Amino acid sequence: MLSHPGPGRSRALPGLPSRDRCLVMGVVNVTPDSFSDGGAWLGADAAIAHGLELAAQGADIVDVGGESTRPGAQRISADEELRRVRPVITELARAGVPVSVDTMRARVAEVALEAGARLVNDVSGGLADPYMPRLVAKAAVPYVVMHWRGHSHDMNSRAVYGDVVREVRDELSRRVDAVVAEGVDPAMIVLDPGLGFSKLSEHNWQLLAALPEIARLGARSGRFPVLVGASRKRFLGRLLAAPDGTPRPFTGCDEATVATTALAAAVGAWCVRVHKVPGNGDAVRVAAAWQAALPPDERP
Ligand code: PMM
Repeated sequence: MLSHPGPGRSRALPGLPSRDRCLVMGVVNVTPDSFSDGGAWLGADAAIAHGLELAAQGADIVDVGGESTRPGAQRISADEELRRVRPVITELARAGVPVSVDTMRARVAEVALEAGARLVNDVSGGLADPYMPRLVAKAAVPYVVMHWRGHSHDMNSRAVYGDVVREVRDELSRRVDAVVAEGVDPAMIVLDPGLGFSKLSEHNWQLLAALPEIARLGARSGRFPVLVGASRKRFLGRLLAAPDGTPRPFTGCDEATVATTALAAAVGAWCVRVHKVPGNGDAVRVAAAWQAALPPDERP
């Protein structure tokens, strides 16, 4: 079941760009209520224009989602989710942009793949919809399996850990076994620690510091490519809080996002999911040059 020799080495996933550096995934949230850009790209035309802009700025992949996963968010119907994402994915794919679909629903993923999406980004790691792993297996596309403990409406109550790194690894490992048992090719799996999903700030920092361990889910599994979604998340705003403790608004967190990108890329992350591309595109190039200058046995 060994799929990848290392998160920093074998990065080629079928249908997706392969670069000698960490990839940059630009985010298009076609939602009224996502944490940092809710409402900005709700209309299809605005979302398409934004996706094209992210690609022009150097995004290697554009991630299109129609359902907000911000803490406390309520679910929308599959029909509404499809109404939001289908035209956007269709047009971006037609323009040649590598598109991923951010969805927990097999039906939405299926339509998105028909519309030209090349990767399924499932923040529930196959837990929200039991049909998702089989759909992904049949479609033979790369699949992001994120660490997730439950839907957004009450996910903060599940942010309870003794040893967050060990528990996230164990839970991800069980998800990998489950989706592989449903037919998903291990070589198609990307892991994601799920920063901010049932995690307090301290949990996010511990997971970031342990990225290489997340990639290595035990000898049997080998190493998997890792996707990191730190962009504009609240733990960055809390880190950068004003002297009176008021968290920095997300609009002031883009430089901190770039810093997490550089650090994640330097330890071998396969891809970072970000709202703003240019600074992060620079950061992954800095990390690649830094890695390339290391002795070969010290490269991630
Ligand atoms: N975070 C959000 C949405 N989708 N997908 C993956 N794979 N990893 C993430 O960390 C992730 C995600 C929530 O962020 P947003 O609503 O601010 O875009």
